[in-house]
Amino acid sequence: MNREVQKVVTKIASLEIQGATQITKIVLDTLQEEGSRLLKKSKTQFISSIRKNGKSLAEARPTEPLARNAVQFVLHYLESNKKGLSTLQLARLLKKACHLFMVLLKYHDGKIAEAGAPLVKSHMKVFTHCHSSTVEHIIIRAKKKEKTPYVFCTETRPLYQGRITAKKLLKEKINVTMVVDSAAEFLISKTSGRELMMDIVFLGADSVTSGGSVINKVGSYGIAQVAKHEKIPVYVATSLLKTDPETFASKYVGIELRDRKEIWPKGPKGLKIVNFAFDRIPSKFIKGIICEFGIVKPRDIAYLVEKHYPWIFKQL
Ligand code: RUB
Repeated sequence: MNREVQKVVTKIASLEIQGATQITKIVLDTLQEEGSRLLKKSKTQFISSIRKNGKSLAEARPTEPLARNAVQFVLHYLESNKKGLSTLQLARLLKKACHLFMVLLKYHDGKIAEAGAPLVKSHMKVFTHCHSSTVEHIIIRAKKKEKTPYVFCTETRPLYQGRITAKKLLKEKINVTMVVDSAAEFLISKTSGRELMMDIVFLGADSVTSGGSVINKVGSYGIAQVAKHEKIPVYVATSLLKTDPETFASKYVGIELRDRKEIWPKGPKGLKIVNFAFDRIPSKFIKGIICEFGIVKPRDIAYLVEKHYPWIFKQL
């Protein structure tokens, strides 16, 4: 693997760059830069190097199908249009493919914000977890439409991504309250009192499965479960380009396990620590998935993905 690519892989793996969308943007930027370093190579070497580096970048976090699908899109575009081109022209084509995918992501983000913002009514208490740029954009859009949302977010241990959410929303002059992760379920439950009743839960997604369940930051499962129990609607905000093609063939979804040191850097010897990055929200807890096609039901995912994104099923 090229040294520059290795640096980016490390940044993604260490969460210096976090969130599925942000990771994918950096993967595409890095691939474009890699393309401009390969101009002296043959066409076959060019494509094989882009494939190899793309794979390493996409696999820097194990549960990030958006990055994987972005690389697949780029390779598919190169393979379908490479005939008769020089290496220099291939490098230009690579730039175009990366640019197209980024435009698509931006377009989806806009569509999701547009579909999600009307769910936020005036003075609603909105609960969210971790940091999802997609959820953040829905809330900001609602605020711009004068809805004055009151946002409650978790701190998101062990790496505190909730602080990113809090800072970004405060910057937009949105009212934000933070709770520790272990307070989330109690806060959402009716037992926390009328003043603290949440009206709606928005969660992001790292991975969407063909059956409509969603993988997101660990803690999402419990939040969605209690919200369902309390009849508070749970919406997941995500582009369906985050769908994991492997879930069409197998129900098993691997969840990223991270270093124990994130939880307790100098913990006692002999203590076992399991550090899940994500968990899985069963489809039965999800009221709707806010995506580029509007607000859809979890059961619609397989059909929509097969219809609109057949290229994601190709081998990387
Ligand atoms: C981030 C996380 C986010 C999704 C969606 O986890 O769970 O909700 O990635 O983000 P981590 P976005 O911090 O471990 O990457 O909506 O920005 O794609």
